Amino acid sequence: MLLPALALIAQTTSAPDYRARPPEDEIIYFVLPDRFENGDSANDKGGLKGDRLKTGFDPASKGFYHGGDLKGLTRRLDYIQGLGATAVWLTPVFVNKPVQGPPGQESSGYHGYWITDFTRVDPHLGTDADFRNFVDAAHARGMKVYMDIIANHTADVIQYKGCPIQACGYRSIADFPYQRRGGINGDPINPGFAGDTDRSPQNFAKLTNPDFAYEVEVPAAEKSVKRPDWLNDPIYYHNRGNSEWRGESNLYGDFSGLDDIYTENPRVVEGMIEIYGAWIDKYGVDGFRIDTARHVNPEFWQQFVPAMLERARAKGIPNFHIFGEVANDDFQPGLTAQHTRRDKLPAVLDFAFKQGVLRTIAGEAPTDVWQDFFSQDVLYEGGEAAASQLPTFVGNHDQGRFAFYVRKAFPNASDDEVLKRLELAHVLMLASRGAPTIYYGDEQGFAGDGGDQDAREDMFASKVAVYNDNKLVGTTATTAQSNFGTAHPLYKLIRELSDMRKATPALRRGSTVFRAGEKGPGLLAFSRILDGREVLVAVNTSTKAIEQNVLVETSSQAFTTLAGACPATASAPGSVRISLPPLGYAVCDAR
Ligand SMILES: [Ca+2]
Ligand SMILES: [Ca+2]
Ligand SMILES: [Ca+2]
Ligand SMILES: [Ca+2]
Repeated sequence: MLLPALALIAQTTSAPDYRARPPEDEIIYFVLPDRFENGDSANDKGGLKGDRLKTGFDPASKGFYHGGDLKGLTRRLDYIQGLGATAVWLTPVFVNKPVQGPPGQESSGYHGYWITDFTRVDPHLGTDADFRNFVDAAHARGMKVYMDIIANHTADVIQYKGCPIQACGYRSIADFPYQRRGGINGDPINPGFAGDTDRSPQNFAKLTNPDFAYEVEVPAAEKSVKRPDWLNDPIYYHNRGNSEWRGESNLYGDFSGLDDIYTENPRVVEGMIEIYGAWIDKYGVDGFRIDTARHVNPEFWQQFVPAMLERARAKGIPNFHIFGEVANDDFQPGLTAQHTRRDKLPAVLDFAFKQGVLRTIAGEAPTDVWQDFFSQDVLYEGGEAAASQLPTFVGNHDQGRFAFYVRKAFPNASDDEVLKRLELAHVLMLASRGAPTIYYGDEQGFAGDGGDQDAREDMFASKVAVYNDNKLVGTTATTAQSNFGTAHPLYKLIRELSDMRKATPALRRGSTVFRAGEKGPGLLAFSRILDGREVLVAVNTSTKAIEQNVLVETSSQAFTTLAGACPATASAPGSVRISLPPLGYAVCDAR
């Protein structure tokens, strides 16, 4: 009796702790479970039989399942928490179509973005019970779990008559109106005349034939492969062919053959709220990262987001976080900010921050571009306070790892310089506004060969030749062995920076005041200010030592070093002399 009672106490005492934390207090660790740790080799083939084109399992190929699972991820929570992370964002755990793609170009759903059954955990990753154990284990440590969700598309099941798999061009509403098959009035999402913006169930009920653009074909074996069952009806899809990544096809086109869901239809809105609300109810997860958010109509999110927040509140989760993926390469945040204002997404992944770090640390852009960057935080719905909740990152599973971009930009850089640039990027991220998001493996010096599959190395001993020939940063290790040591210089630095951030509220919640930038590489300085307390952040993006006066508050007269090396006192009222080695940094707490 004693042990369960103690466990209960531990749970009830730690529970209010993590639930009370606002999103800006989190340090997020982003992981692909298939590539992290294999806790159970019995589930490697997901219960399927046959070769890799049947099971999806081939640990020697970068495009197939490798065997990592939720049991493995749960076992490694110590490692993740030891890094300083407070939340885990994992790629979608739902049942995927194991293999898809044209003959000869097949790959598997190891990444989780090809969902067929939205109600269960993919057997390759484990069981629903394994997911519960993972969430409970994270919560018991005071860590949060952010699920990765998709409303834009399902796996590629629907095909179109007369064109080869995944190769059907986009057919516009103008060329192929819904009314062609007795369908709805107008374009229900682009506001025009009132009668042409009719999103009522009655209007959608007029649409009974899904063949308004293409003749839809579902292979017999896959007629009921999706769950919930309503998703098997092609009427709930746009069926207009592949997106051209422009115009209306951004919203209605298929993402390379993935069946684009008809998210304007009220039945779909209701269905998606039910699907994802159930995961909140059942597991008490702490937030959602929304995949391909920009490819879904804003009206969908305007209904979905409040419904999820309400569901979470009812479950006792006051700080449920929702952040959308609006993938782009702009340094200007206009595009991402739009989605917080019009779509009412509470937050978006901070692609502009990523681009700024790429330009100035994996590149030689002027450091004063950051003045522009920070000043545009007012564009987000909710302004600077909202910007403090954006997950920031320096690389990811789609675009590639930061180390890859450093080597690309500086092919002749020494190993030491590459490491220093990685360190600098993480200093900037962990001292800036926004919730820092560490891409798994970056802390072990993983560099990848590029984006997508080339940036998704295994943390456990890999069998993929194109991973194992990579030169890691800051270590002689390779991905051929498992990489869960805690001695890597980046692991140690991130842990120190995480401790710094946790101990310094101004770094999490303070406003940002730009202090200094250059017309080229060199000094970037800004202050984080909260309740009359100033923390000065200074980084040197150049390979030359610098010494410069930086403006600070006149009341900031003495400084404590939080990272790097800081002067003990101001050199004059409101001015501090900052000395930084090449690619060096200083985080200085004034008091
Ligand atoms: Ca496994
Ligand atoms: Ca399709
Ligand atoms: Ca869409
Ligand atoms: Ca390689």
